Amino acid sequence: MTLLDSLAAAVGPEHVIADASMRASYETDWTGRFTGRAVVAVRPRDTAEVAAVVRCCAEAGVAVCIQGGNTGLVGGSVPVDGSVLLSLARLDRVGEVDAVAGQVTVDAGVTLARLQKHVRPLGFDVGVDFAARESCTVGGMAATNAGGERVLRYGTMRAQVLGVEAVLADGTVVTRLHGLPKDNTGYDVVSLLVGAEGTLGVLTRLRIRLVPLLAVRTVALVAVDDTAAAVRLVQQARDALPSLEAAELFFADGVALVRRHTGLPAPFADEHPAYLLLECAGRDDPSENLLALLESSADVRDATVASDARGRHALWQYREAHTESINAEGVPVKLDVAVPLRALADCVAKLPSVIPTGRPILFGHVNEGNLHVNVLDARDDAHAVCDAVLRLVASYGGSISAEHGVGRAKQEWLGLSRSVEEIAMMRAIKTALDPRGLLNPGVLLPPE
Ligand code: 2HG
Ligand code: ZN
Repeated sequence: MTLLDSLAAAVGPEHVIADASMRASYETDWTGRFTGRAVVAVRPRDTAEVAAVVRCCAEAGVAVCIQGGNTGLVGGSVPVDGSVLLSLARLDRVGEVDAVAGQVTVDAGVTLARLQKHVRPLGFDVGVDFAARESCTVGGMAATNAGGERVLRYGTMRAQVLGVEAVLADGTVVTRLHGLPKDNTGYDVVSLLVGAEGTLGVLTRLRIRLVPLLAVRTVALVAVDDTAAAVRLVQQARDALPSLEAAELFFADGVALVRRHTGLPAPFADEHPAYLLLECAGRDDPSENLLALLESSADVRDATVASDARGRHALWQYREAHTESINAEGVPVKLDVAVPLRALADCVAKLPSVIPTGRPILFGHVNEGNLHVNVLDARDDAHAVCDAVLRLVASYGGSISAEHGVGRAKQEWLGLSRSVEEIAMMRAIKTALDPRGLLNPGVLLPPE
């Protein structure tokens, strides 16, 4: 039997996509920067079928590249040439909410928006949220340890994933979905698989911690002079506002781009160099304390506040529309870094001077020192741009990937953030679980 025959037997011939034009949407990433040619795209429907697909590939010695919503930004979700593209989009079942524990078990292919819609009517919410919510999948979010806009309050995906079911490189299924918050019985296999970018196993089901739905929300868009002022204001807000949920930073050039792309009006009568978006959420109205903070701060140049859903959405648009507005201008070189918060202002000031070419647009999640560096008109010099930015970040003791992961885009620079000993330890784990390197080859670990 050929590989295609055995895959068709595993998932049904209609879910084995061999035709090049039908495969195309699986083969290029959202930004258009990364692309690869799979021999076939396969769409299993559950863990057993995923295990069967992985076993077929292991027998044939063919690499497996794993894809959720294909919203990844580091080339980790596109296939390498000659691999089998394993799409988890049909693993889309949501379990009943366990209201006693405040948890739910879902398939890896469920989108974040669908999970939110599932749990919110029951008074729960998901701790992680970000702009790609309609397309990104819970499996991909876990595999990349996604962060987003609420890390300040709830942490990254690692803090939300209490259990997983995963298929290992030889087709073995590991199930650990009980979700016990206290469980000291050895290695934390759940946490190991979360953030492993699909290099150690294919996540097929996840046990997700839920947080209370906090329906009373206020968003403030604040104009400030610079990054240092934004950092000062966030520090004060963290102390004064237990309801603080998000603190997002962006700049005049990003707002201009967003306005050009979306047609949004100017947020204030005057243009300002930097903007900070703060969101507070609680059971009681958080707006009084937020307004008091803004009135007392010497760093606020102007501010606008919204508590109704429409108004909040409009203010969030200035921030969340950055990614697609940048892409509308061309394929950017994208980096996603973090520096210690005390160094953030210095890093923002230095970045444009080290970037050898192109038009940098910066924005990010200020409380975590997480900067999204998008460089337009620099595609042909991507390597030099990445090298300059990542070396600057490393000089502050920062991370080359704050939330998008290392993927294929940054594995070459992993040594800037991880010691030789740590990389050797990661390699040993990879070799133990996937000795032939069949799962997501080229992702995360640099070639030896
Ligand atoms: C966000 O924070 C995402 O909106 C995407 O992490 C960032 O487009 C980017 O660079
Ligand atoms: Zn982000």
